[in-house]
Amino acid sequence: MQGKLIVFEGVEGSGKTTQMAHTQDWLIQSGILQQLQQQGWVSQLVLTREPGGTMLGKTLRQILLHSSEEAITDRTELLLYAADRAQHVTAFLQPLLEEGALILCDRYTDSTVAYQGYGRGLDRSLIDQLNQIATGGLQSDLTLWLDVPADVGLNRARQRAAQDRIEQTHLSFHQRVQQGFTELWQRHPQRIMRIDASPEPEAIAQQIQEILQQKLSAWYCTKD
Ligand code: Z5A
Repeated sequence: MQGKLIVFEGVEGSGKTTQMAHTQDWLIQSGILQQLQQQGWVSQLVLTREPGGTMLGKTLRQILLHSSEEAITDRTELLLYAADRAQHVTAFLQPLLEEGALILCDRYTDSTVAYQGYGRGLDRSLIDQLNQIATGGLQSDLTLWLDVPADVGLNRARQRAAQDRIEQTHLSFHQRVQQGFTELWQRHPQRIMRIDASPEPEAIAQQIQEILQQKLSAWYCTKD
């Protein structure tokens, strides 16, 4: 049994956390998860995130988002995200996928391209190489890109709580990140599906459910 990796991507405040919770509730309450488990196609549903999906990752997340002792250089930041990913893939994602888990993951390789590549301006071929090293070639089966203008997402995130190190970065940085996600979606239309993340959460959840219903049918030969 081989599991599936579904990634949620987007700028700050695009609603990834909210929509992962909606997706989990829908999979459980609709009976879809139970059906997939009874058929032996899915072992379990797992929610995770980057950075911070492992014990080591939690420490790296704390450094990446909240460290203030000294400025983290752009290349150091890139390597810390890569280290978090290498640990996450090898110690967490791969074993779960091998046992057949359906995994919902908040951010993955496209975030590094968008933030460290487009946002920070680091060399994209270096980022591709590092992503390859960190993942061992593991790609998402589906990436849901929650597309919302950078300023709308930032306003949502800023209303919520204290800002972390990256949220404090200037709006133009987040606009470059948004441009990065847009170009990634244009380059990988099979893997990345665009979701209009501007409306109310329920309308966004509806779009996601429609896509997932099609994907789950294709992957597991289920009837809608
Ligand atoms: N990062 C990187 O640079 N490179 C990498 O390789 C990786 C990550 C993997 C992770 O921080 C940071 O690491 C992130 C990128 C960088 N940059 N920052 N900062 P994080 O995990 O803490 O932050 P995040 O991923 O950006 O999550 P977030 O700010 O929590 O946003 P979200 O999960 O997409 O949104 P949310 O929590 O669901 O919603 C945010 C608020 O908006 C909340 O109050 C909701 O109630 C509200 N909301 C949600 N949906 C709506 C709608 N539809 N309408 C109105 N309001 C809404």
